[in-house]
Amino acid sequence: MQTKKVKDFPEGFLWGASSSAFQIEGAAYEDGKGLSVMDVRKVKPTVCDYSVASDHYHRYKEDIALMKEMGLKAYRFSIAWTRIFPNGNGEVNQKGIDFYNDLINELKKNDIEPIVTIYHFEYPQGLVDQYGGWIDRRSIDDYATYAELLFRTYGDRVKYWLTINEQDHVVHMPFRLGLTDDNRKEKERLGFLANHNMCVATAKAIKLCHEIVKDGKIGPATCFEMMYPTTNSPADALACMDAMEIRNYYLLDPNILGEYGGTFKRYLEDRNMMPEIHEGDMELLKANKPDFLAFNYYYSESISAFPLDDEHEIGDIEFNLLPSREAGVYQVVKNNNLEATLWGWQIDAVGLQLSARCLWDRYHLPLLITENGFGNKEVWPEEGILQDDDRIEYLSRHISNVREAMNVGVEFLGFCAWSVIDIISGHSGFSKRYGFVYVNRDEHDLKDLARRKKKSFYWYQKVIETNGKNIK
Ligand code: BGP
Repeated sequence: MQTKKVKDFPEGFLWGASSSAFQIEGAAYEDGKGLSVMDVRKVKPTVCDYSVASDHYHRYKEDIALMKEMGLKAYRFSIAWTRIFPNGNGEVNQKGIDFYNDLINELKKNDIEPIVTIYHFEYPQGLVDQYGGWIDRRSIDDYATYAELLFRTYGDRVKYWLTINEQDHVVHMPFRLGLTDDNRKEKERLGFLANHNMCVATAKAIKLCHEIVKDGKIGPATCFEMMYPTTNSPADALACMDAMEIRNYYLLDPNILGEYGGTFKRYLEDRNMMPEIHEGDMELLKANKPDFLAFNYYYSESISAFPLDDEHEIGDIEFNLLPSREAGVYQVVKNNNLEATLWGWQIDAVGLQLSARCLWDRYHLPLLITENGFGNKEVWPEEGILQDDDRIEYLSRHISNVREAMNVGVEFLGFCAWSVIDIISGHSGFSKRYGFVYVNRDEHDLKDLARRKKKSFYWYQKVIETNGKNIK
């Protein structure tokens, strides 16, 4: 609604930016680091691998100096599990421990709050080889042991912790689980088994964090796709509600409410995909709630009904990386009201406000935006600096919708843009850039990896300096 008064961003709002270890660090085979599922992933020849990335491992001081100059209050990054435990469990790698100690100390020295993701996609290949990874219950304790070590080592300085990044994208992208089975339906079943184990592991980490880290706060970092019924037909509205349950809330309900929702339970049971729930699991989940809910938001989706017919039966599902249509449940269609990025991600700033309001209404936890940003193909110009006005426009409109959500009572801890500097995209290598700082390399030509400030760097600096007052 339009209101007479719009609230200002509160003092202490965490203006930040984000990255993840495999996308920014490089040094993939250095200083004792073990292999993760991302290191062994086969990438298309046109796309770079993760071995050098943005070379942050060697240039983190220079990068933190840029963060300081931009005025960042917070930096959200992830720890590479395989730098700490090269095999995922067992022996600890001191050089890995030292690297993150140095990184965290450098941030603290520059008055930048570290927000640490414990695990962001790069699952240790060692655990997949030992017992199959997340689909085995042993994964729960290995994750908890790893998290405990992080809390004991860095918990004196790190007060904001994120348990698992985008669990949904792990569940539905089998390579992130290390699954190689050809049968897609079987991979879905195993994905939901892994999901349950990740939920239990999350609850254990929350418990440990609360026991070990003085004044520590911890929560999951989920992805959230706001969904709209394509038409005002009740069938589309129903499909949309089901899709929200099955795609968005299914893993937050166990994590936050300590229970599986009715729609999701029926969905799993119909498909013989219900994971075995061990005695004590749900009690553990119920007793260990997160302190906040972090979420990543990039786009919304338009949803239509997809009724069963002679050609489709329950369980027929199609993917466009994530599920895109499922017989008897829903299908994603193009929203003609919205523009899209070069990769077809529909740009919808109001969708961020709606997401925040949905999450707040359902869970009543303070929210932290851990990713939001504009991916684009970019080439540094021969003269002047890169004028990334599209990114500025995208972020302005999204931040403005954070303020609108706050205006009607939603609590936010902060906003972290994706990404702090150019880093490797999840699927499109270095051809899809998100950063405030240009990193001078191409897909396969590493050039000099020099850092260059884009126009958006100065714009975000101003946003932070004015505590968001310069946002329309
Ligand atoms: C999220 C991931 C990030 C990042 C981002 C952008 O899903 O948490 O790691 O990659 O999406 O996605 P992409 O790089 O594919 O454009």
